[in-house]
Amino acid sequence: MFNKPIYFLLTLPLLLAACTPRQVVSTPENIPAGTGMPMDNTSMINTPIPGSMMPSDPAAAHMMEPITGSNIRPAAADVGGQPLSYTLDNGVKVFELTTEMVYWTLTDGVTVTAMTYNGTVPGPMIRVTEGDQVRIIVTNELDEPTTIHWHGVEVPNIMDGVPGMTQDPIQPGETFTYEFIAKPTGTFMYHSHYEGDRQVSAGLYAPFIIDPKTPEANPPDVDVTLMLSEWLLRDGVTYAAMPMAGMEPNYFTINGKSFPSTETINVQVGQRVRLRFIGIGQFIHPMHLHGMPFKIIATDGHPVPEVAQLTKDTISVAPGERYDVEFVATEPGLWMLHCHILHHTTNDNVEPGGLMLVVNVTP
Ligand SMILES: [Cu+2]
Repeated sequence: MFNKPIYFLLTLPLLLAACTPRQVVSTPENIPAGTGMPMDNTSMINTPIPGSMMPSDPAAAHMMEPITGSNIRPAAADVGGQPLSYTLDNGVKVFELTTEMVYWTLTDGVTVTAMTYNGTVPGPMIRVTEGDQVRIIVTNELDEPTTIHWHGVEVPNIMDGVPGMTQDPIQPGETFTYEFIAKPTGTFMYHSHYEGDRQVSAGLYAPFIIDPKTPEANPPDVDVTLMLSEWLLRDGVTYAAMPMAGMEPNYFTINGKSFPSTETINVQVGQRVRLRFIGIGQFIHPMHLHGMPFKIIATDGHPVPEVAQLTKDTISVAPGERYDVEFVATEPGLWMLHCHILHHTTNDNVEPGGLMLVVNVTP
């Protein structure tokens, strides 16, 4: 049994603590309606605001500045990622790319300033055959330096596009020529490797597809490349979207478009569809297909042996990754393909939008 006076003395501090008012740091009651910000703003001190030049290092501050330039042109076309034509020079396939700033429309009424290859987001698709000698002449018409990295392609080191390591940056107004043999077969991409956090977020990316020397015995009926990325547009000003507080994206795009402006994949019952997912943004996107499962036939361009091909309906595409998946359209109807981080299916926080498209299966 407890001695009652001693028991009271032992519990007194607990009782006093329970009755003492405490400083409330942040509760729903003290957040002003509509601001989403706590009244006690000490928590905001270390949260950067786009364009606010919070970092003391000028280079870091530069990364957070608006995406803009001295010469912003209209977009070259409304759809990006279209095949780029080439000329032949003694058997070498010669492609020409120009880096330029354009006004790019993500969806109706939403236009960003974008850094592009040849005026579209994504830039034009370079599609060649394994073993081709490929020459790409790059003219930089941005206000800042750039380089191109051939992501996943087995190029000579000197062609790898890393500024300060394998080449000097291509200065504004300069031209640089990349040349290599296209290998191996698969789904790849090219993108800026100069201030990638800023330039890739701003649109400097495109698909690079290498087809096999011996054509596929059984090619898919529909072959679609889907580049996934993010944008930050605030008060009409474009910033590089980053996985950093205050710089998070508010728009999400498939091939440079947010739903409902994303393309519709039209297919007939019985046809086989190949989707080549490419993660080029800075966020992971678990892409989910309604109605029909798919098989993963290649990872990062490399074929998966048939016995090892997983059957899934959701595939997480991380930054830099590529997944080729295939499905047979068995059921007619309008089937959604969308990111299952559901905030990524919004446009500036409004649903529906972002990383969604329709697979239209007709009988
Ligand atoms: Cu996502």
